[in-house]
Amino acid sequence: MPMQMGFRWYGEGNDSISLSDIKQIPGVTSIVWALHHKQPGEVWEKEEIAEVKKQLDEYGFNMDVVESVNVHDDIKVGLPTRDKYIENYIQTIRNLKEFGVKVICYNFMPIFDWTRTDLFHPVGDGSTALYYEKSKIHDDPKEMADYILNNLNGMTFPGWEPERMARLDELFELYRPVTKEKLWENLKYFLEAIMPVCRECDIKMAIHQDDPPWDIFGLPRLLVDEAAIERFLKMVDDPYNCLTLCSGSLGANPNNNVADIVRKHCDRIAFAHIRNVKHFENGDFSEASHRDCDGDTGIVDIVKAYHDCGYEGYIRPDHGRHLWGEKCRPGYGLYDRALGIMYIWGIWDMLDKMGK
Ligand SMILES: [Mn+2]
Repeated sequence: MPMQMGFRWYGEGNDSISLSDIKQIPGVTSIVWALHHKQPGEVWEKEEIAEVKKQLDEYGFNMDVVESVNVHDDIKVGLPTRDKYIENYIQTIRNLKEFGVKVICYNFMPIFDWTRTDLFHPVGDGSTALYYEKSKIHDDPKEMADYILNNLNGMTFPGWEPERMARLDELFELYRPVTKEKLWENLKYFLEAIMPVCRECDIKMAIHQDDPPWDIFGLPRLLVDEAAIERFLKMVDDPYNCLTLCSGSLGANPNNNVADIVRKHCDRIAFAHIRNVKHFENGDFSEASHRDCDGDTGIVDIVKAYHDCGYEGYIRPDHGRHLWGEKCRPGYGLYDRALGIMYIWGIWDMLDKMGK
């Protein structure tokens, strides 16, 4: 069995891209989905999941991988109320199992999800891409949050819930006592509480790395490099404690060699995000097309590493550029991600033909 190709979709009425569009991209079998109206900590109800399943069934897509089952801040901060939210998470896992879900992609980033300073930065060829300007990020976090919320083309983004962003002062206060070590402890507490249920339900928890992979606004970030990944996997050494290995998140730090991490930890990678990043000397970076030479992430090496390891897990193109005037959710247009899929298949099929 080859790797299983997925495509992230934000749901009916919540995405400019339709399932029939996605059906026309070669080799896509999984829709990476979520219930986007859910706040972190809420139980995902069976009726709601069944609604999505019905839509995917119509096109023969599976719902094996779910992304953004977001972890409530009380769990990350380690408040006494966390146990209630862990119970909710467990109930969500049980509900997802009923529909054959195999992998849950989540993250443990404090307050902010992925962070960029420009969502539509000119690449130089007429397209635009997400961009990170290092010097801008020392500024007011509220300003950045407002910028992102106001530039989502009226669409929502998990991790950027307006309800949470309206409480930024309160959230920063809440996280004040949370050191990096404390955050590690809280992650361990969460995982140890849910692992038995994951085993029972045969669902892998696959953590996404922090994006970008360094502390921002004084908030600690954990999953930033190979050492941290090793610590994470050893901390809860369970085959159901896995990674969503994101080449773009890790690749934002040029010292990270993603292909090496794939080779070392392939058995614990349940889900692969493929994204290319181009670095500038001043520390800024831009997202790039999937083509190897358009960025510095080493896309060919990474895909080859997966192929060499006999990877049979799920994979998807991560962010793409915005092409041909497309109006879409930043990073999640149709065209560049479809091109990315064809690039990944191109490498994969060639390696198959060559017999490794
Ligand atoms: Mn990613």
